[in-house]
Amino acid sequence: MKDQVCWVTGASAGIGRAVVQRFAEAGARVLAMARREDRLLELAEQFPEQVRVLVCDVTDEEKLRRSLSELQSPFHEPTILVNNAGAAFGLEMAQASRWSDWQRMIDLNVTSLVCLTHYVLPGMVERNRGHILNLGSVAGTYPYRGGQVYGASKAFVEQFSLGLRCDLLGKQVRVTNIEPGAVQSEFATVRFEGDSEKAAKVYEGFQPLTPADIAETVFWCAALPAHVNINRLEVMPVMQASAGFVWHRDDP
Ligand code: 8X3
Repeated sequence: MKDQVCWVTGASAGIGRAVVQRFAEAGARVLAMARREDRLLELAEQFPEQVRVLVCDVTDEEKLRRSLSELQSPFHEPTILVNNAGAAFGLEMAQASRWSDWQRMIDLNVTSLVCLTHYVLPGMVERNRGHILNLGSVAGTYPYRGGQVYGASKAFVEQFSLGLRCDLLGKQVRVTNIEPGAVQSEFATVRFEGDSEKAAKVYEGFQPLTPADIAETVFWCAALPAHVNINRLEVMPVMQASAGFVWHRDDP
């Protein structure tokens, strides 16, 4: 890992933060990207040699491109990109959902992820070295009520990842889609607009995955020998499963 330069989005909390820690512990140089500066600086303090921070909003494409183009060596040439930034906003039925929530999910989960990927790919291909690890979700495969746009955005990530594999065939650039189920993080709090009581109920009597579980999974995929590509990796807590169809019946 010592010669790896790893960019991680959504690095201030949850999976992103755990990924930064896991790669830094293993000796990689890590660029931690997120909006919350104080959280990023804490990470940089933990790993002063290895972690640099980039305070940014990944949905602000123009500013993001500018900041990335100003990065100093060796952080300007990523060998690993962990596209982790993502969120679910709302859990309403489609017909009751807010347009702004849908837009924000598409901006963050889809547009910013393809923007960063588009930014790093030419360099990775030129150097013939790289690994893009996307954070998809089980919601990209199994639909659930209230998760329509979130799930669709993650289905995009899955298909985009597989499509990249096609285009990168013959290059030493790997692409992996990690698809976690429920993870104990800020995910539910963000989904419910900061309502931590409602978010806590999601995890009541239930043992979710931890951010460290997923960071370990991401790390394992990246640390495998260079000729091995994990295409997709789905991981759920033992206490979660996709349990089939729900039927509606009219009152007889
Ligand atoms: C989120 C997965 O199962 O919490 O990506 O909806 S789940």
